Amino acid sequence: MKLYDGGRAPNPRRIRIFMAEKGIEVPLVPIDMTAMEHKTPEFTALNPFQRLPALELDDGMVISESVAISRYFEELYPDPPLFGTGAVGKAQVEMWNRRADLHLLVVVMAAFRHTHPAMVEWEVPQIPAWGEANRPRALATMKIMDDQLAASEFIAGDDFSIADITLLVSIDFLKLARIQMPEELGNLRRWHAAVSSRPSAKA
Ligand SMILES: N[C@@H](CCC(=O)N[C@@H](CS)C(=O)NCC(=O)O)C(=O)O
Repeated sequence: MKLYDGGRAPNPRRIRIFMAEKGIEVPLVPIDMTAMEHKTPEFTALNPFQRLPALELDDGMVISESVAISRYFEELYPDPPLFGTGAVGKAQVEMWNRRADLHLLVVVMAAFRHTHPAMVEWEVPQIPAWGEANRPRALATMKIMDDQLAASEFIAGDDFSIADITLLVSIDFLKLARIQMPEELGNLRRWHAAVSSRPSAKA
């Protein structure tokens, strides 16, 4: 098994954090995205969407999409559970992970990719107005996350889960998108300090 990795980019980092939480070690194959290595014919044959991360199994099968890769690892290594436990717990994790993914990570990425000059060749067509439109959407999601964290230690309840990983990489990507976490979101700040201090956050 080997993991095609994309360095500082948020989606590859989701998998490295997930693996660190479970103590999984898989050889990494670094793909230099700034050199557009993810657009080569060789990598395109592995993932026609030309996106990272991608996990290649020993029989040559390739799994891309960070949640799909995470689910694969969860099946192989169930402890600690990162997709929740029990019917309600699993549904809560799914709900908050999708919310973090679709309402924050995708939104922050759009704010960055549609406004940053370095992203002109990546986001075609680059539409700066769309990037700007996503900034208030990110702020609105953060407020909802802050409200949720007033009542629970982690975003989907009492236990750390994949939803916290998705939220963490999204929050850490705010800086590149030039979005600030509002001072008044004390619950989100408390949560961010706590999850950032976990050893896995260094992954
Ligand atoms: N939904 C995918 C998103 C993967 C993705 O967009 N990865 C980015 C890096 S964070 C990428 O490979 N971008 C390359 C590009 O846009 O050309 C996942 O969850 O893995």
